[in-house]
Amino acid sequence: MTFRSARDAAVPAHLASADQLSRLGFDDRWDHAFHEASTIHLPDAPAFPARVVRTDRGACDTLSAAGPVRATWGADVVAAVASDPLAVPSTGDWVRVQAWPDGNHTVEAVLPRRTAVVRAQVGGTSSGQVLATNVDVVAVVEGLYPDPDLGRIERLMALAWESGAQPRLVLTKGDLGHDAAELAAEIGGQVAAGCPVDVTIAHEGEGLDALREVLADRATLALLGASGVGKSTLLNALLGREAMRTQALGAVHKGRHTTVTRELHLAPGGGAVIDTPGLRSVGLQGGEGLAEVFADIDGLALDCRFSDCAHDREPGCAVQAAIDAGELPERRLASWRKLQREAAYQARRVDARLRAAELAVWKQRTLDNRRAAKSGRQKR
Ligand SMILES: Nc1nc2c(ncn2[C@@H]2O[C@H](COP(=O)(O)OP(=O)(O)OP(=O)(O)O)[C@@H](O)[C@H]2O)c(=O)[nH]1
Ligand SMILES: [Mg+2]
Repeated sequence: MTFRSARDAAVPAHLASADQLSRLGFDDRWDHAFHEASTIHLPDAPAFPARVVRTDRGACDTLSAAGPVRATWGADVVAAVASDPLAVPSTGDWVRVQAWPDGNHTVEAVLPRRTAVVRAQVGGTSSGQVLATNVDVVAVVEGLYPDPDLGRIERLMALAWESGAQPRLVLTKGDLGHDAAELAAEIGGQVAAGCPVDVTIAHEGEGLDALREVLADRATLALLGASGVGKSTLLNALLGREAMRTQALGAVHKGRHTTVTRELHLAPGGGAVIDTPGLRSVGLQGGEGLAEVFADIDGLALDCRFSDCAHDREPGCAVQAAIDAGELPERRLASWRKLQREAAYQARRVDARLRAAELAVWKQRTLDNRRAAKSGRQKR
């Protein structure tokens, strides 16, 4: 795909196909948001909606009704980013683009995001990084073979839940072992309970139907996972073309990072797929996602004798009892502890007072909901 330079206004963007926008996920709500964001109307400078495909410093490639358009940040965007780094136009954003008489294009506003995948910077001082926005479904991608990393799946599933999108687990490389279905069921049950699980063999087109259905609804699917798990291979299989370069066939090298930019691709029948570079470190912004991913531990904790049980050596601990009975893997409690600690640290760091209070309210609400659900079940 070639992007028109900022100076090339060969196609009047505002006159072109509305279907292109709708295939990208543009709907009445976005249309409304676009008009809300249109504060100035210049007769010689038409504005139009576009979706951000990829960004680099101070500029981005977008897809509009007329096709690809490259635009630089307008003054309002520069000002917004100065006060909130997360406001930077990001892959997946719907933006208002202004076409200027000299052929340049600028991004004048980022339309309010419906969802956002944001990772906290581990050990860093910045406020985090937006990985993808306006995502409907986050696919956490992990290789089923040779050694799926369950802790990594849990961490990414929490990130996916926090984004506001619908998480699902995609286990790739189903062809490299004999017990793929069994292994996937075991992994899914443990770390992605309640979420759909796909087992894929990308080059054979196997296991892709459910993901294709997601795209057929003109939804946006984001692929998150470590380097080498097969995200770009999956993207190419879904798109039916070599949209992104992948690691050499059969390569099992880790950390090669073949994909280096976050990029949105329009699927042939509509819908969009966002491919991302392999994630090395993923910090969690808050504890909301963890409550979803570790619902089993939170559920067991309701039966602990002490309401502030740390599930360590306290008498009457239902979590330790479940471990002793072989019902809960010890690894999972360790993972939960680690991520809870991290989320709590992050909460203090980002905004000591506000984030901690939010976390407490959320935890209490989750606990109350579970208690209510449980007492409902016991009454029945
Ligand atoms: N056998 C087998 N190999 C696969 C499958 N999916 C991906 N691969 C291989 O896994 C390797 C890594 O695939 P990529 O798609 O480049 O991985 P990625 O997740 O995009 O990696 P980064 O871009 O570095 O983040 C390649 O050699 C692929 O051919 C699969 O279903 N089966
Ligand atoms: Mg890749």
